[in-house]
Amino acid sequence: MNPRHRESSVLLGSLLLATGSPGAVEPGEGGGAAPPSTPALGRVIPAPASVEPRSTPYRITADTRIRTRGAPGVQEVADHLAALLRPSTGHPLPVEEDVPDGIRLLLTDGEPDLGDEGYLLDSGPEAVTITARRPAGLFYGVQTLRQLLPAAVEERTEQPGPWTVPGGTVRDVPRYGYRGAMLDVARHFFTVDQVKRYVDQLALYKLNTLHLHLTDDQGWRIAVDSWPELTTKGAATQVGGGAGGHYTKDEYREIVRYAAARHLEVVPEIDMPGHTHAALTAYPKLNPDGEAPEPYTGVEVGFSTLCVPEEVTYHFVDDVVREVAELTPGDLLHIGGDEADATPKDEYAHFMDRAQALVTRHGKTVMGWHQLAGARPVAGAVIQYWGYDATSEEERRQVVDAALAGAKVVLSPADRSYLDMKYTEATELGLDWAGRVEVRRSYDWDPATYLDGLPEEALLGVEAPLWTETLATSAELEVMAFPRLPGIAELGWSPRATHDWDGYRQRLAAQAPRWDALGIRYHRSPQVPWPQQ
Ligand code: TNX
Repeated sequence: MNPRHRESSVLLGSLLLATGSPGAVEPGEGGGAAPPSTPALGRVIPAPASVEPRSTPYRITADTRIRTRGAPGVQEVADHLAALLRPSTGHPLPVEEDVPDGIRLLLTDGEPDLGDEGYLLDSGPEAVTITARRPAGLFYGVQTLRQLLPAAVEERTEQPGPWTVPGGTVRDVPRYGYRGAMLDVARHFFTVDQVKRYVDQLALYKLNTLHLHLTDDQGWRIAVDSWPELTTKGAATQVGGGAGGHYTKDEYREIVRYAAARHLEVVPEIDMPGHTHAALTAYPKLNPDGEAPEPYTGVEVGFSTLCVPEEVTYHFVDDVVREVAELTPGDLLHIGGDEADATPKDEYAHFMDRAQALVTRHGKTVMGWHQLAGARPVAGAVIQYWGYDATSEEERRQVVDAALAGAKVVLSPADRSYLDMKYTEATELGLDWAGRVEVRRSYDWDPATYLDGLPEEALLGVEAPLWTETLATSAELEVMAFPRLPGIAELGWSPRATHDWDGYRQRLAAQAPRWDALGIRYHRSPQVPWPQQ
């Protein structure tokens, strides 16, 4: 037996004994009066760090009140919870200060181990109390509470209940600070409402980063005042020749606001110097040959480049980065850098040097796809690894060496975390250049050991990208994201000791009625013991 396996199963064994690990308790068990549809404490995705069930549940009734104490950010979490619970329970659930019982959301100065995102949830006959150091922690506690209620809580019309929360204590802290999902709104454009719908789905699984791939060969999707034709000309189409589209600055601000209200930070990506054909259709002076190409509606990659030697290119990058940075409350600005196959090799590093300097000048931290590691990443740059099993040792080594020199790393292995990969040969949507990725393959790996030699402190977390060459509707996004997205979210949140495919697939199966209630389409993978429909 591999010693590493032995060590982790011993650890898991002791965790099961010590805390009653997620999945260890069957529905209804230990819940006293809880009806069978009530999930057991711990039957949550991502798996909480630790769970101690008790036999005394809490029940939400017509008299339940939600208690806050008016600190900044807490009222918003309380309102979010009330808006979630009121339609399905039919109860008024007033949000009030200082009521002794009910659902209590409390900020504390203590509990330093909870950090900025952790929470404690205690459920008993008198109250459910969620305690955290920051509103983000309360928000994640609310997501756990949500999953502890029957799936019918997600319906938007009144349901019969009862609304029972299993008794006990959950103490929960994320493993990684970066837990992302990327949406490609360039290959197919998605409206603000479609993006919000996806944001809601990410929030349910405690993801904290929405990376928006805003520009590519097929379309430029974000208004830039100083280069207006990027969107008057460069947004006119998409893959397959549809109408395309773009976000005005106000629409984009609305996405940022909506995501922030759910404790997700938006990371905008302007992909350069390749993947820039749409920009070249709008501004031919950025093209090495100075010509205006026709719009592109295909799915090939690697054929476009900004003109690296011309100074106008850096005026362009400066303006775009400045305006996008102004729209970005978060720290990270992603400059792509992948598949610049049409950029001469010696020019690539020069371009990335200058683009990185501009990001830094506009007060943001550089993020880039891992090809940046083969150039000269600036100190503190965040490198997003998207390799897969066939990626060469040399390419991996470059990423590890960059990390040893001070770069940070986010892992998005294409044959694990890419939500656009087909599940099996029979999957109608999606691509398969990195292989086929069924649910188990997507879940069953460890970020901490994935890249040999990567220092632990360099690893910020994980991200699940969703490329949209083949995806044009919310239903199509969902059937690729679900059920793999919750697995990547769990890898980002849950301590390794909770990792267990068998327990996970049970918890995953238990999510299906929730997705049905939310109208989320999903792939009924044969690897998961789904309830009968
Ligand atoms: C590779 S991942 C790309 C994208 C494609 C994706 C499709 C990356 C940095 N580049 O341009 O959309 O594969 O899976």
